Amino acid sequence: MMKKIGIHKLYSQNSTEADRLLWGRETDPVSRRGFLGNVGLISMSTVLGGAIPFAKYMPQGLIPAALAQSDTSFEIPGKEGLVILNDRPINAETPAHLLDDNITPAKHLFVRNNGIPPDISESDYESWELQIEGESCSRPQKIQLKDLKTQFKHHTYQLQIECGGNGRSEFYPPARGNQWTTGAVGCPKWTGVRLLDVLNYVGIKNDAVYVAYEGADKHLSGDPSKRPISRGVPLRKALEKESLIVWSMNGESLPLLHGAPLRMVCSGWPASVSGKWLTKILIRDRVHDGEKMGGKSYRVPCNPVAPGTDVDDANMCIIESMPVKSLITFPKSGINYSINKHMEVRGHAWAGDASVKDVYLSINFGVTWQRTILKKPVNRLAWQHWSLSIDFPKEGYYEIWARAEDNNGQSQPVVLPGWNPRGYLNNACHRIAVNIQA
Ligand SMILES: Nc1nc2c(c(=O)[nH]1)N[C@H]1C(S)=C(S)[C@@H](COP(=O)(O)O)O[C@H]1N2
Ligand SMILES: [Mo]
Repeated sequence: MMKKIGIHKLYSQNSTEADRLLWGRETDPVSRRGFLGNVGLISMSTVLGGAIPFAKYMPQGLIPAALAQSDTSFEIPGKEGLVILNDRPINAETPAHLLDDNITPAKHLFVRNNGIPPDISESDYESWELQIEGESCSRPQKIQLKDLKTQFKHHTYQLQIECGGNGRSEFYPPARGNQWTTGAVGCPKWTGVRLLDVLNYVGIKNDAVYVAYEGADKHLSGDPSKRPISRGVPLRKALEKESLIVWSMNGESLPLLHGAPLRMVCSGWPASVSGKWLTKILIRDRVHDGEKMGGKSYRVPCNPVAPGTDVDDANMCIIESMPVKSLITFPKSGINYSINKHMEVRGHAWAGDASVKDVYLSINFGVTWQRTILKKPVNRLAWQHWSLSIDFPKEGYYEIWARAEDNNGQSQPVVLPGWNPRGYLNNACHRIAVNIQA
């Protein structure tokens, strides 16, 4: 009998091999297309509950959507309750009520992979080599993870990461890409060394402007000359004291899905700048031109455009600090609640490089707002917790809306913010539904 648990792990390691193991799919040597042999067809049809008329066109290495979308029977190893988005390879987000912890545990942190994660065994972690080079690096060299650990001071910060496309699913006209709702965000505690210390150690030339990463993951096509993603940040962001190269998350070794043995964390910007499976750091004398730095990737129109506009690449600007945002993590949307009890509503708020000044709640579709009790962040760039005890005037259906404002006077919009071709930066108010009963 086929083992259901583990399908995503299998596919993340080597999707072609997973196909072969699970379904017996082979590759046609002439067309190079994957085909399901008879046995494969029977096993896949059985699992999916019906014949697959177009099976011969089904791309190789694709997790069938029926399985990819289930959030119960197919768990990613090490994860709990995440919703798998219909894409290849693994991309999964966290339902809002599972982000209730102040420090996001590994099992509840979203996963976003642009390529095929490398297969690295833990025994190779300590000898992992990080190459530091680039036009503006004075003394290019390789540093092993064990030397990073012994030669530089360790720092621990709680830092939020949010995918630039979090909230994409709400834009209209729709944008292609993972249809994230609200769950591509989290705030674990990371331990490592400061990027600043490592950069100073190898020497930053005067003409340095950008710091970029390369990772060990492979391009989806399998073509070794292509890279899935290689992004970076301007030097000033790289030199912030919270910009880290980390090997640990929440006091444990960094999970492989989140970039072990080493990843970058530059919080407050699209999480795509926080490179996983770090093999290289580049000190560049120009704005980094790696994969997903140009075109429409992680870029938005420099000036606002009408929804659906075909924007020229020359008029697109790189996303830097993310906008102010908040999440209601308790109660869970859709609950029934007694009118005789106060309701303790709570959640988190964050604001890119800025900090959150206030969070407000409305239970009347934005007519009036109540200010919540907001805590300071444990450190810069950590999300902040807010809570408020509220009462409802009578029975019935309500929506709770949360709206945060940052210390620059920027507020979350209650409706969608400006449309952009790839659906980035949706920081509209989070809304949940509650039924108040006698
Ligand atoms: N090497 C590498 N780093 C990467 C990515 C990737 O595909 N490969 N994805 C980026 C994107 S788009 C996001 S949102 C975050 C996701 O981090 P997580 O999977 O640890 O939550 O990692 C970033 N770093
Ligand atoms: Mo992302």
